[in-house]
Amino acid sequence: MERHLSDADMQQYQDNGFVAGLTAFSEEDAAELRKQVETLEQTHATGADGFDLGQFFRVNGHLVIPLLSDVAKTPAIMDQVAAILGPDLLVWSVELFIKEPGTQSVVSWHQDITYWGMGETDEELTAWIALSDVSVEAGCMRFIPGSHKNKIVPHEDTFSEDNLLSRGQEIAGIDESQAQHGPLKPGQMSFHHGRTFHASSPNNSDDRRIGLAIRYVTPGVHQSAQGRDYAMLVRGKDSENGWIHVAGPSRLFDPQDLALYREVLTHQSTTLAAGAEGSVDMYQAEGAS
Ligand SMILES: O=C(O)CCC(=O)C(=O)O
Repeated sequence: MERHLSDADMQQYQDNGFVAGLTAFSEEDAAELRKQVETLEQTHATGADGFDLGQFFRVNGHLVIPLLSDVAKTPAIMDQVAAILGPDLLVWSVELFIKEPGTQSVVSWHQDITYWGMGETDEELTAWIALSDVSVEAGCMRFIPGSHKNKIVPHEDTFSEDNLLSRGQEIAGIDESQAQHGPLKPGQMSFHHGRTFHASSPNNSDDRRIGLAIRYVTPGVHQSAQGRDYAMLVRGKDSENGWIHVAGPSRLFDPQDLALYREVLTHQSTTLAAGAEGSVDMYQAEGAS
């Protein structure tokens, strides 16, 4: 089914740097996706090629797990993303943000694009899809309206254990009274701009909080840090030659895809770790040390 972003939703994104309550999937389809994610957790927890499944879920899973690359190609999602970014779309990353019930996992206030080496582009957005009931109690995202109009602001590395971000990076001095929650029902999604200040609290509900974040970019985004980076063309064309194209996996944990996974990880780690005083894992899975 074709989905359009309403004028009001578009305006909300342009003015505030985020919009929530969009539809990506029916509740039934979201339940089916959740089942597939949880089946993988049961059958492939140990992952492949020396990485556990948590690593693939948190970093670039779309390179080796067909389920994740397929979700990123969902027409109903891309139609709405295209309303903002235009007809030519690439996927830079797909990540799962899972918070188990009653745990202390948080995401500190940050701007996504700070360490991605893409400069301060407006041509990137995250579609964040709820596969469970992502209520305020469950630790949905909260956003500072209009904060995307800032440039990239200073972040401090905290390397906090409960932080799902790679370096526990944090923007100091946020006025929490300005924050707006973005609760989502299963199958709903939010969009946020790469410079929007956002964060999330622990999951105090009695169910898992499962979100799937897809980072879409356009051919016009350029990797300033290392020349070119890897992305999967999912709609339209890329005539700018600024990205190294990846096709997406043909089957789960194919050896060639796993080799590419390592290549991309090595390439991106350098960008992500730039300027950090501690060592930086690409991202922290819940429960990871
Ligand atoms: O899942 C969360 O709570 C935060 C996700 C996030 O920071 C992001 O998708 O950029």
